[in-house]
Amino acid sequence: MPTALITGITGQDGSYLAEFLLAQGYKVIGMVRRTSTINFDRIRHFQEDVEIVQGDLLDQMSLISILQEYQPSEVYNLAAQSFVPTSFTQPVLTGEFTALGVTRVLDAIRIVDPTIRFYQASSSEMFGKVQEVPQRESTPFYPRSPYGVAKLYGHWITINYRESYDIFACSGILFNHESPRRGLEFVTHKITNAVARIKLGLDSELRLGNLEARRDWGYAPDYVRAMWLMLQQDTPDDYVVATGETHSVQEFVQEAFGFVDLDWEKYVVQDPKFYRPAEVDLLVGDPAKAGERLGWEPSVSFGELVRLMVQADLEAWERRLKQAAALDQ
Ligand code: NAP
Ligand code: G4F
Repeated sequence: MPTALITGITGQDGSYLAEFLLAQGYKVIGMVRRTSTINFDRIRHFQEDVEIVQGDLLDQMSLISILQEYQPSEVYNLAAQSFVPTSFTQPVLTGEFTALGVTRVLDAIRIVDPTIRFYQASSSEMFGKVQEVPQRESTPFYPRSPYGVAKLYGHWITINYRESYDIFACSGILFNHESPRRGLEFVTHKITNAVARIKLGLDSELRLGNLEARRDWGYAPDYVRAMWLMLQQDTPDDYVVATGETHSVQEFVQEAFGFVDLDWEKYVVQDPKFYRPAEVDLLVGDPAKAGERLGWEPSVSFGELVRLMVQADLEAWERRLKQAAALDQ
């Protein structure tokens, strides 16, 4: 039974990756940082099947000790400060977690066991002000946020450790991927959650920032499969993972409100509070290399993604309303 360590197991991707690896027969070790209140919402349903260990990307010794104790053959580094607006207000912290954190994990691997295979969660945010459409592995980078800059450091340090120490290290340049487990501050889940609440009479407006921005949105469970496939190849490499389709935030809004037969223009208010100091206007990836070498392709279309997220939020709010009504009786 192979052993895999996931940093960031409590996040959207970490939870799906853990489920995927368990289904493949792995022993899964999930690293979590210490918090005053435990938040295992995304992993509670399979918590018994994984081993949770405390560690932090800011703490080198914790990373070394975990590798020594559990001896994983694969490490998936998904932990990061992953919200772009927070990277503008907390740029130094973002650099510590999202950039230097990668070096700490790689250095732990170099010291403890350089045969461990390593996956780095890189991001299409590195393309930023895009230099080519669509974006592929060879497209020059031009990050537009402290988050994008930090991820670019993580990408290059991964390549550097591969070339310097012969570590099997891969960088997955993943475009936006969403699901009902997406954090509520990201625009897709913010929209679908608001649509469900408005439909059920719990809210009357949705305040958003830039509606013109375009993203290549896929379904998170598809994307964790690509992470695993990268580590199963004969040689380490870097891959773009995307759908190849781009849609604006406004198109997402229209699709989501349309699904519940509401006119979005009656509810959506544009609020400059949500504009960013520098924006990434357009992302659309070319997943040809992942298709040819990994045999990877997305399984969920844009329309299906929007519908499944709205449906999940509607069901969640209906459940909460029923529970509240039962308590009232
Ligand atoms: P997420 O939901 O925000 O999860 C981030 C995870 O990192 C959480 O488990 C968080 O733990 C953990 N973490 C944060 N700081 C840490 C620290 N100092 N030490 C240990 N753990 C820490 O992110 P996601 O959407 O699953 O994304 C996974 C990774 O892929 C991230 O690196 C993200 O930047 C990258 N990425 C995501 C996308 C996307 O569209 N989702 C696209 C490209 C790349 P807590 O639960 O304690 O907060
Ligand atoms: O959903 P977002 O916050 O995601 P963003 O900035 O594209 O970053 C996500 O994807 C990256 C991959 O490209 C990941 F690396 C990163 O960790 C994260 O998962 O915003 C998407 C777009 C932006 O252009 C933003 O300006 O939506 C626009 N937007 C408009 N109104 C909004 C809002 N974004 C948020 N979060 N909230 C709004 O009210």
